[in-house]
Amino acid sequence: MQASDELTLVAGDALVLVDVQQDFLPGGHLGVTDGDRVVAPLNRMVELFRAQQLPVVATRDWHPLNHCSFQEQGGPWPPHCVQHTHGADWAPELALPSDALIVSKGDSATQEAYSGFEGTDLTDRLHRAGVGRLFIGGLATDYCVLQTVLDARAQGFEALVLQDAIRAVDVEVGDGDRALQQMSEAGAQLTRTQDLADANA
Ligand code: VGL
Ligand code: ZN
Repeated sequence: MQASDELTLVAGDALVLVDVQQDFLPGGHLGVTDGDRVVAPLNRMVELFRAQQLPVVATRDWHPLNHCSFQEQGGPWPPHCVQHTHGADWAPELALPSDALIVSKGDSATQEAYSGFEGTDLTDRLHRAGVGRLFIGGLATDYCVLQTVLDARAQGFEALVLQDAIRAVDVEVGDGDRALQQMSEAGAQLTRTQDLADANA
């Protein structure tokens, strides 16, 4: 539990939805177990941030067909989130606002980018929008959420992880739990969407 005043939304806060895309949902090319279950709590957060006119950022994995992370190129993953294909689309139930800031990453064939900050102008865009604190959820806990949170901290942002609105790939048992630990150690706070909703009701 956290003091609810820490969870009161103020100017300078932003919501970050990490890679809530078809290919990371069950049945997708890199389906995450229960990945679809992040959508409903994230939609409630979108509503909350919209009501306060706070920015919503959505990152997406946006790979070319010959991306270096694909097994055919010697990488660890099956092809996923190929630009302009169904797998790269947002989760169908995601209530993405029309004015969301979209951040595409991993769009160069030779560069992996788990983090929404890697090879993008996200830091500048957040600074220009006066953002200092990020509430982060999405997929997957042990890859793109983890690296986005670590980079957010390295870039000087406060980071709160929406623990019930993330899911892990868990290539090795415990990867998700270890990712949570790493995020905490980097100074991120773990919180829950219900606590955020309650603090701003
Ligand atoms: C991701 C593996 C490969 C992620 C992206 O969004 O967590 N994981 N590409
Ligand atoms: Zn990827």
